[in-house]
Amino acid sequence: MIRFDILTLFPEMFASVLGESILKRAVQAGLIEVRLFDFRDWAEGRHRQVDDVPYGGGDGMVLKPEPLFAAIRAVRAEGPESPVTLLTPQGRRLDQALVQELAARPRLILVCGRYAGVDERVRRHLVDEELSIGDYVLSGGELPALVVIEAVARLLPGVLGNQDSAAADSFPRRLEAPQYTRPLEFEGHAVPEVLVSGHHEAIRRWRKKESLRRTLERRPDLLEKYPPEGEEAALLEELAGEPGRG
Ligand code: 4GX
Repeated sequence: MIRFDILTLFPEMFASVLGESILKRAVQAGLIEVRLFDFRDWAEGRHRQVDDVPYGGGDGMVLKPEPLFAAIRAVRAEGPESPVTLLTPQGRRLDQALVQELAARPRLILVCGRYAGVDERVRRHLVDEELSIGDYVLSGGELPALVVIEAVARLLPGVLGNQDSAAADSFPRRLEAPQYTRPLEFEGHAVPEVLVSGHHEAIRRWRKKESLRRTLERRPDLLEKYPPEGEEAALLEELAGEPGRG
């Protein structure tokens, strides 16, 4: 069981994702718990203001330190010791290795920023780590937090049902081979014959080769990082000898 404590100004953004499919079942089965905290609840004053203009001028609003400090302290006090994670494009890039690290924790405290960002004192004195889901700009940390929840949850025993957990754990070193299902012919396009041949060894080899082909075309970096050996090396030779590839 992992507990996710989410601090956000938009707690309603989480309901639809958490209310469907795998995550819904994980919550119902008690495999994960997601608690949502609207840090505006910790804002003082008649207007419950959470943001303000930046000192020194500039575009956009900055999240004030007081509500975030109060909210994070209150939430942190409620459970097992846990690092506080801020979702930001400036953080450590999320990959499957980091997802595995996060999945080993009893609790994740995820802070979702908005606007131009948060007062630097929040980062320096309250946040323990910053995490990015990739090099593109979103409007807030809520979708990144949901990405973290989903990626972590599916690693927990019992969440995926009867799937090979080792396969679910690690990012594959090769891209997937093409897959087909019925009908055998769709708008004139047939399924590769080998897949309906019943020759298990031929199918296995075809899949391995197509998986290599796709990796070579789209993710040659994976072949550098995990060099092919044995049968794979031989299949790669075959691919190199095929005509018509750039
Ligand atoms: N991977 N964003 C956060 C506001 C913000 C800026 C600075 C705190 C500090 C993003 C991403 C992402 C946009 C979420 C800016 N909050 N987060 N937000 N990519 O683009 O994680």
